[in-house]
Amino acid sequence: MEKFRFLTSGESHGKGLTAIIEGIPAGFEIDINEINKDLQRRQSGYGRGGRMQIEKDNVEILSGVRFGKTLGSPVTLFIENKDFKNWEKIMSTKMEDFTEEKSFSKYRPGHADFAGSEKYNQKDLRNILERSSARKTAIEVAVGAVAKQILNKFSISCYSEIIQIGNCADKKDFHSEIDKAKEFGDTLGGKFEVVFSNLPIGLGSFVHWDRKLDGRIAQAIMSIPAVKVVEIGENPLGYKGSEYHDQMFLDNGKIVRKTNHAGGIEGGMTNGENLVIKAVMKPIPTLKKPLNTVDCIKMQETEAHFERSDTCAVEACAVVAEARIACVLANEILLKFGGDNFEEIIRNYQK
Ligand code: EPS
Repeated sequence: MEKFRFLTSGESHGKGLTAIIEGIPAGFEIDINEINKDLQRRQSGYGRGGRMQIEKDNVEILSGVRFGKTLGSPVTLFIENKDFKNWEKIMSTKMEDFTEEKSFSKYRPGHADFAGSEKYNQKDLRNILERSSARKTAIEVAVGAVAKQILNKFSISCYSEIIQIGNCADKKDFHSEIDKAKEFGDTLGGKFEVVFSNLPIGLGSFVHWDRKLDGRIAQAIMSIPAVKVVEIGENPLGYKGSEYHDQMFLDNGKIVRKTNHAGGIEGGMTNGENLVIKAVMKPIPTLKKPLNTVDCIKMQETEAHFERSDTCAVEACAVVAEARIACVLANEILLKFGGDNFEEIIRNYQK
């Protein structure tokens, strides 16, 4: 069941990125500054490459809002790619502009190049790189920032933090770890945590596989480029049942827990505790010191394609994950307290 849904479009070096969001009730005030703050957080992590000096992500609202408030119609968001001015010919939509400049045929192991080129029958791997690029997470963060604003109306808030970069779990050494990897032409992944608090009990459901909130969150996080692991709450491996499950106590007639190993979800539903999600991002597969690969045109072994990229994007990934989870939660809130205008939803919530 979808109430808050969206589609995005846009290539990494194309004109820009667009999202159409459907399901935002009428009469909701969208704060553009709040969206731009999250866009800047996504851009500012340590370990990004030269592209971040070019882009200054700012969102524009193209439809669905009048005088600051939503109309109930689809809301369109747009972010310009400032780098497009350097790629206009290469990324042209017109047949007559055809050029082989910046085309490449040497697969990057770990990227979408190989399977994507087989699937879409492309020999210029740029036709795969452009959309499989993590650039598109900018517009996803913008959509998530709108979802966060909906959640804020219900006093639901979130934060994220980095747990590990490469092999290093000591915050004070993260930057030097990234510097070392950069020096060797290598890249690093890492682990981060996202926490949402003050969620009402009963978002999601156990009645069908596709309504379980943990399943929906796992899908939303796993679809962020390079994410390979999602954990909800504490990893249960090795715990006994008596140690793992969060016992219940009464405090002045209120049910309380002293632990939150479940990470705020039991039976596919929120249980009123903090929602705690951890995820692991793999190292970025575009390497300055390239891996062995095959050239898809010459069908010869060679070194993988390299072009300007990031050394580490785990900080950005954590901001993207906040956005993704916010969209899943906003959908659940709108389903549970549904209405066509925001006043109606708040009334349903307060009942
Ligand atoms: C990316 C490669 C780099 C990143 C980009 C994602 O871009 P470029 O090849 O233009 O240097 O900077 O990320 C962004 C542009 C962004 O906004 O996050 C990739 O191949 O996935």
